[in-house]
Amino acid sequence: MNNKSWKDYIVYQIYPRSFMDSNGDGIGDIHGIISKLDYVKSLGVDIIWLSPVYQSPNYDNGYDISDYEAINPDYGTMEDMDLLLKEAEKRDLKIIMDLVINHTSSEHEWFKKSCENDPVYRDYYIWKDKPNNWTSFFGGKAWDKYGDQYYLHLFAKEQVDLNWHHPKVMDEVQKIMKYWLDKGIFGFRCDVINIIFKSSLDNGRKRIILTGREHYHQQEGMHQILKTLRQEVLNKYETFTVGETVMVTPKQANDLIYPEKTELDMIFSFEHMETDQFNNKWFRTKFKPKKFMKVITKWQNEVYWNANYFENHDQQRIVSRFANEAFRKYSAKMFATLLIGLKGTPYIYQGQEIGMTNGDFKEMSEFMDVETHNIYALAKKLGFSKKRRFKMMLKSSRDNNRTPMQWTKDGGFTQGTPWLKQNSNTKTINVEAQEADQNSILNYYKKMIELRNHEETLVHGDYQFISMKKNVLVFERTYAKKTLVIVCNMNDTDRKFLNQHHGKLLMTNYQEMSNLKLKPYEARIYLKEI
Ligand code: ISL
Ligand code: CA
Repeated sequence: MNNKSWKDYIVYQIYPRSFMDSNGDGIGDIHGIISKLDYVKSLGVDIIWLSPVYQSPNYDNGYDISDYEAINPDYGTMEDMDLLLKEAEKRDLKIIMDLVINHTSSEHEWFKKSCENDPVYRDYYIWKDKPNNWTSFFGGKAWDKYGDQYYLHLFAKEQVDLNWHHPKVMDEVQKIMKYWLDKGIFGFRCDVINIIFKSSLDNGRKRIILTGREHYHQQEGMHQILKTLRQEVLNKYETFTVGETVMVTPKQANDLIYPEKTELDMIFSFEHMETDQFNNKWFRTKFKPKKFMKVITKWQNEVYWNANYFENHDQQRIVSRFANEAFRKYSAKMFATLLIGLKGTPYIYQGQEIGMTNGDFKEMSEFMDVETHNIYALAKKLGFSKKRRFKMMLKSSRDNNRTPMQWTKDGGFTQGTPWLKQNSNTKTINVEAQEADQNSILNYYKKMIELRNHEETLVHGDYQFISMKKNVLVFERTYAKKTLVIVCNMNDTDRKFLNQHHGKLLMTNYQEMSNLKLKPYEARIYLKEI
């Protein structure tokens, strides 16, 4: 497909800190990314979503920005960033960046001046004489004191919520967006975009998590902000936008993305990622394929256009989380078939394409994530035993997905000591080995991506759920005169399977196949022409 339109694109997410280090300080950087652009291109993807590289004190790995028009020296300079844009363009790769506008770092000039009571900046943030009862995403109170007032932070106390009632905030954000779009970036992944507008600062109804959320979640004011950003900025460029929206329903998703080009292009939802938890992500339950697919089917059926993902920098590795690790080689490919087989834009997170596993952390000091440590402390207060708490972190810590990218059997990420422990299984799970192996997970991803790039049915075809019996999923995608039948065995055991889909076999993750059964995590795609 030449002349691609936005629905054709496939996105690859790079978490810069963990992707590739070029100077041996143990931290991934922009030159590292440039050195791996040919690799990214070889996957067949179109867009790189670059997690934050802006100047930041890094309390939350860049999601706490202290200057939106400067680069974090850990990652390089603005010249390096310009070079990255140029090198990406040469390869016909587009780059979208994170737009974090719910909060800034507490070290941002605006906040410093706000703290000094500067009349221009005081109201950029949300101040109150007395805190209300709201709680934060990372556990504990959502207010901290500075001087004689309290400021709101829905995440860490170093991430201060902006006051979107103040017109100057809108002006500043428009200026930032234009700055980057003029540089040639293709759009934004808008961080926690559906909580930016606080309708009131009244006490919230008491809840186990996020007391207060009815005052800021999915408010009409947010739609107004997005419409303004669309008209004043985005529509003046060719752009691609995806919003991260927490606790969102299909109806709310449609309100954000339809009609096209009025607010966002698509949104990341969480409902499917919450099917293996009880109340919140620290209480993980067994993965239930049926429950998972019920949610996915609902979103496929009800939402105009989905942003499909199973991993990102906040989640855990699917081969560890949703499958039996012993069958990693097969489950990774089965999930690739599902992800790219669904209707919507596929998002692949670095390392997912080689089937990286959760980290092999042995003690708390090996974790670096602010949320992990905050929740660990909170769980202690709540009386959970040390062993139990550590187990919770092992399962649900975001650091599971942030371990350094596994390039070679020795790691290949850095010449120095990585900022976060490298998984020791890089000996067997790495890019180099998989590039050389025809049947690797990596080569399977490439084939699936190529299939989507050439088969319109995968882009435009309707989604039709056929069946889910004994955790064997069958669904179809139909467009014009073609139907693709996608079969996924989501079990770690064999399943009986009568092949009634007398079509041509397009994809499979096993070399030998039976007409009577499916092997563990076996996946197939058949093509039927009518
Ligand atoms: O991972 C989570 C906590 O368990 C999510 O609730 C996450 O905090 C939420 O999806 C918002 O994530 C985004 O904004 C955060 C940042 O820490 C995440 O990395 C980012 O993806 C604050 O900017
Ligand atoms: Ca570095």
